[in-house]
Amino acid sequence: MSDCIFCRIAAGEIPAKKLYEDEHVLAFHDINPLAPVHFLVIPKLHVPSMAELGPEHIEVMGRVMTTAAQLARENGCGEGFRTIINTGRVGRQEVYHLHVHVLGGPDVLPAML
Ligand code: DGP
Repeated sequence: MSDCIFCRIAAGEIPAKKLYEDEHVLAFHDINPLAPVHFLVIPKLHVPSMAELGPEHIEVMGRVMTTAAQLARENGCGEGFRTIINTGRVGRQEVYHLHVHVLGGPDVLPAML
């Protein structure tokens, strides 16, 4: 998916502030942080959105979510954090490569759902 910005980040073609990377998962800081801690966790496999998930994605999404939890613990979110997955036009998704937002930090987060 050479036209997908997150695939290009995963391929090293576009720079990002990476927090974690393995064969299946990549985590990097959001370019427009909305909280003191704001990073994204993606499967390296191109899945456009959560709406396209199926049984074949159970393992990789388990890796995505456990990576999100581990990185939250390691980045000062011991007292809690928010995870957000925007899906589709109605869900205000901007980048069509499935990603989990992790938002946290010492201060109260901006009002969201
Ligand atoms: P959304 O698709 O609405 O869940 O939000 C996409 C997020 O991705 C948004 O918070 C900004 C972030 N983002 C978009 N392009 C880049 C990029 O090139 N690098 C990084 N690090 N983040 C990006």
